[in-house]
Amino acid sequence: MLNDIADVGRDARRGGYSRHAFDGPELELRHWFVEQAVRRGLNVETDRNGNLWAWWGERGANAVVTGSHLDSVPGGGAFDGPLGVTSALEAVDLLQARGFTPKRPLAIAVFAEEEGGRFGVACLGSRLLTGAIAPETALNLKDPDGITFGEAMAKAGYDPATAGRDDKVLGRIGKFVELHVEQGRGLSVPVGVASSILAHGRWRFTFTGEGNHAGATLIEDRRDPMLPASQLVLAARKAARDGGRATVGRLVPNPGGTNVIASTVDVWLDARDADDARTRAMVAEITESATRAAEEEGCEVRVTEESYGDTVHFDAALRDELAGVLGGVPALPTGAGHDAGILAAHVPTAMLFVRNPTGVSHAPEEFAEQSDCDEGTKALASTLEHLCS
Ligand code: HGY
Ligand code: MN
Ligand code: MN
Ligand code: MN
Repeated sequence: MLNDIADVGRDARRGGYSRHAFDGPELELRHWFVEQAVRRGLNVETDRNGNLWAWWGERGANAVVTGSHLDSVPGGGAFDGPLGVTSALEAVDLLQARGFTPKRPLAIAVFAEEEGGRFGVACLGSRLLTGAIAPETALNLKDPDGITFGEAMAKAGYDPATAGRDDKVLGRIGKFVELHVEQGRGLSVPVGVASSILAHGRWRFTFTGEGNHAGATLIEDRRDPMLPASQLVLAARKAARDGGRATVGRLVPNPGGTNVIASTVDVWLDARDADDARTRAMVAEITESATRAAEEEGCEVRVTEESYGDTVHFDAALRDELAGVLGGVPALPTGAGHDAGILAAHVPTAMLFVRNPTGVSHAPEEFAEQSDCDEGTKALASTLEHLCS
């Protein structure tokens, strides 16, 4: 089924896919999903936060829910997100072909803005649903063109006025299982289950100096915010030790001219580590280094925590139960965030991973073998059958 959508949202400039929440290609994929769900006799609805739900039979309490997301990072791969949606649809095909009827409600969910690729905060749909972000905060997040999440929701046909924690929808989920392509080189067999997610967050550093002429301004007269911004990049690498990960993947100088000393620079730091204390210590070390560099250059720095989540330990009983049902597959931790990580604070949650032979993700080269994807789909079907029997 991934081949069906292989042409949607291709990014000719970056390579791979750019499918941003509530933007053209992502909306096209949402329509495609609805069509596919209806074709299978599922009942589709959108919740108050722009997440899609496709119910097999009556919707109701104690449901088993699977699914993932259809948005991507800029220039992302084909599997991150969509594999969890296509495998869910194909698992329903397998179960329907077997004549299986679920004994409890079963739904496929598609969550909005999982990557934060457009509005900066990842897992926005599941965070809103669970109350992990306040609606007024989420609705005012802006994309690079200045369009707010609320405006984008409205343009896509969803009512932003009703966004926010939704106990009715949340209360229906009895168990959640997300299938996902593994995003490192952690699996040497086709399928595994997730044990945990690193603590992780995003911080925005705004450095303010003085815009000026690249040729006419003497070096000693400059207050160039690119210097502390650069120091932040170096400090991030240095502070990420013993399994910690710190990344600057986005840095925007304003106004951004070759012959212009920037007046401000925005730098986004993505930092992840085993636990809260380690992650906070790493970010503190980077912040201190960047602040010192700002002072030396006569610049100011403002730091904003845009999102943060502590380590997620997936439900051990459910994880072991599924590993057993799937014939003793391995359990592995991940450094990637997922809607499953947000839901895990509220309901027993598990993840199935499909082997990624290259370990590349969030890039056009992301890959999984067809045969491993098939194994993943079969594992998901067995999981749903087991949980709904
Ligand atoms: O891990 C991430 O960056 C995102 O949640 N997928
Ligand atoms: Mn991702
Ligand atoms: Mn994903
Ligand atoms: Mn000039």
